[in-house]
Amino acid sequence: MGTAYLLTGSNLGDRASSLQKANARIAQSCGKIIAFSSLYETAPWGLLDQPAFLNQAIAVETSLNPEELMRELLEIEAAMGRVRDARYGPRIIDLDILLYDQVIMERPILNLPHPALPQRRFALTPLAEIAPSLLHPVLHKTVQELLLECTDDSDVQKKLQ
Ligand code: PH2
Ligand code: MG
Ligand code: MG
Repeated sequence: MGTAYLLTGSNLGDRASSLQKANARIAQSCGKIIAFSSLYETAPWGLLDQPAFLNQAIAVETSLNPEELMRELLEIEAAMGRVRDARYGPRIIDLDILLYDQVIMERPILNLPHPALPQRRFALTPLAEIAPSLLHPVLHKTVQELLLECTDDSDVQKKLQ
């Protein structure tokens, strides 16, 4: 069994409903979701001329290994109608693995920890809500420390729910 920390995101259509549907599918085919962050309204990062995102971090207890988990997440994205278009561009659902236990790997399908995590406030903020003390296995810093050091100044707002 492993614990995977995922970031879910959407910036097209009914964003909250897409995140909820993705969570239901993840619970069905990947494992038990043991923690959910709040939903965050986040300014688009990378490609600025697109709608704002909703992002959420979740922790999943899974018997799938990292590659199996990534394949399953890609299937869920496809089943939910995700079309792969512009890099960093708009999408109805995006399911990324940020961390998987203390696994470090570099493969075409998946890099762990997610290489851009320290540069992305939209990922660190929800992750710090559910796992502030989690260690980054390469940088040897906690998620809370990474967030305090993060120089990304794009807007991230917790949604009242
Ligand atoms: N995902 C991206 C590109 N930019 N910006 C925000 N705010 N949230 C995202 O999830 C996001 C993004 C590529 O996956
Ligand atoms: Mg992404
Ligand atoms: Mg992705």
